[in-house]
Amino acid sequence: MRRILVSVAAAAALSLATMGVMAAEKPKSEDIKKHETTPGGKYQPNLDVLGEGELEAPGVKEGVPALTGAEFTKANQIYFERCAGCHGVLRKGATGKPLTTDLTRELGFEYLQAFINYGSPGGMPNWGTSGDLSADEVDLMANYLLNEPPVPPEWGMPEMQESWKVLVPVDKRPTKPMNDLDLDNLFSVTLRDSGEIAIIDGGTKEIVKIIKTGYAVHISRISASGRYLYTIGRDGKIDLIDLWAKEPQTVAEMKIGIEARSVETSKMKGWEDKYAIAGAYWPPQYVIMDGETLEPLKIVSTRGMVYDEQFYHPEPRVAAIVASHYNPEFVVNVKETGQVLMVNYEDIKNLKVTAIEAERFLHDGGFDSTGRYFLVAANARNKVAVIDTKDNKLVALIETGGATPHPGRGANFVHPKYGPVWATSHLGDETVTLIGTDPEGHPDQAWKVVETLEGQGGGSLFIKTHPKSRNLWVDTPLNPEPELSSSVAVFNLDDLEAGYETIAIGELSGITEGARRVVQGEYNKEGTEIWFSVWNGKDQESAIVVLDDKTRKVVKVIKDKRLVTPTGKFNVFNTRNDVY
Ligand code: DHE
Repeated sequence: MRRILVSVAAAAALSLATMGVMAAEKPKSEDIKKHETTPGGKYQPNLDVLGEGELEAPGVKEGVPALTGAEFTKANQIYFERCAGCHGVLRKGATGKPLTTDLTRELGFEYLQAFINYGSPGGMPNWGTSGDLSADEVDLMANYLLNEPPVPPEWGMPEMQESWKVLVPVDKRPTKPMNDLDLDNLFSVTLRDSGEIAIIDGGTKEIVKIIKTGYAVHISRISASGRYLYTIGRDGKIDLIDLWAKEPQTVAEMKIGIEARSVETSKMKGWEDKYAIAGAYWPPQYVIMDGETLEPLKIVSTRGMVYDEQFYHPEPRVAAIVASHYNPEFVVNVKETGQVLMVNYEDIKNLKVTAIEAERFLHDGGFDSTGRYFLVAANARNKVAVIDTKDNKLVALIETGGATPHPGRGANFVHPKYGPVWATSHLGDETVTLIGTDPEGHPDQAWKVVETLEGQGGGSLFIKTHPKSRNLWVDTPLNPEPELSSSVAVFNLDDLEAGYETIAIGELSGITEGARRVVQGEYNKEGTEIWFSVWNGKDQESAIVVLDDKTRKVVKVIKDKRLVTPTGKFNVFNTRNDVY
């Protein structure tokens, strides 16, 4: 503890010293510039559901400024939305430093105020000087940190049972598809700020239905049979949607926690549609459910030891989850402990979990083209971990050569020179990294960076291609330059040296207002079209722009006033078969 205390204090002192100022003095503008946040520097979990919750204020301590009820509520909200993603819900530290009161009281109000105001080159955003927080809010947060943190509630079996509803019992559901939709070519589109998804027909591009879901659905996943669609809201609510109904309909719902991001379904042969699993940010846990009813069956906490230094972490969040095709297992990626858990669902009463040591702050990832190897970004360490889901072990940890890899599910293609590769783009810079994935055919290249490409800029979240395509699409929605955040770069896979072409999708949408952030390409079933969201503010017009993959020209701009803040898009066929 002492060691950490010294390092935080030293960092704060150094931060101020490098600006050449004492806490109360205003630094020179060129010094402030040095502390500005990089693109994506603030792209950390927003625990906005926890921020809404009523939490009990801690008791008053002598010498520590007391906060009124209203101040405490406001500070809590700011903390969960802006700070908890790095510093942790309990303030014990994650990618950011710990902020427990033994440390903060030692540092004192003025240090904290300056740190929040100016940020640090170590990655702390300059919340005050960027204008994100007012001077009063900076002071409020400095005082808040001198008080004990509130502890959000747990969410165990009684709470899950209470939230669980089977709206259409299994025996009342159809035994064959009751509609003539091309189910495999439907897209489930997240309407982030309206708490809904849009089901859109990939052929006609018409909205089939808007369905109410949990708050700000993060992802949709499809059961192995292609019948069931699962969505997970940030509020931990799962909706199970039956695509065989006369029109797609929610048949069950359940809340697995208070903050969540991931859901998946069993895909092993013989286990199709049997189980679902979801992971939570808070409480730190995963839950195995019945695949057809969402009945919660088994809750497992992820609290435990960090893989390398082996100290206890009280809130390791569950990030990406995928289903193995080689074993009856889920691949559960735990952010803070850096472990990949292979959760075997053959006998959930006697649960077998293989905990693979990988790297810290696991976030998102996808399979290689064979479906055997899972590549996951340890984003704060600029690495990608490769997990063999057949033999259940770590195969490689690869330095990506860029800052903060963020692959989404990544992109698989056959490189003209290096054979099968998997690609990721980066949040922190323009690097696009290609990693060899063929240990049999190309052993010299396997699990090595074989090439890096220069994309159009940092702030990238998702990269995409399709087995039938020779294009590689890279978005940059978090780039600070509006021209870049509203366009994508596309490379020709047969001539990577030629560089990229920029497609100004925001402009092509015909929308003239707002940031028009262009995010997450997703292919149709045939791999002939790619869909991008033009993501605007809640009260502004948004759209989905569909491009012909060969010509790179617009096929259709889907606009509808019901398309509120579209972000992720999940094609049924590609999602259920892990085609990317
Ligand atoms: Fe995501 C995937 C977490 C912000 C859109 N996002 C994921 C996954 C995780 C995650 C753990 C992998 C899930 C899986 O595979 O099981 N995302 C987080 C965050 O913690 C973060 C940084 C901040 C937060 O508060 O949530 C965050 N994500 C965003 C956004 O702001 C995005 C752009 C818009 C939105 O809808 O919220 C966004 N995340 C997505 C999408 C995917 C995703 C579209 C799935 C991509 C895919 O192709 O599979």
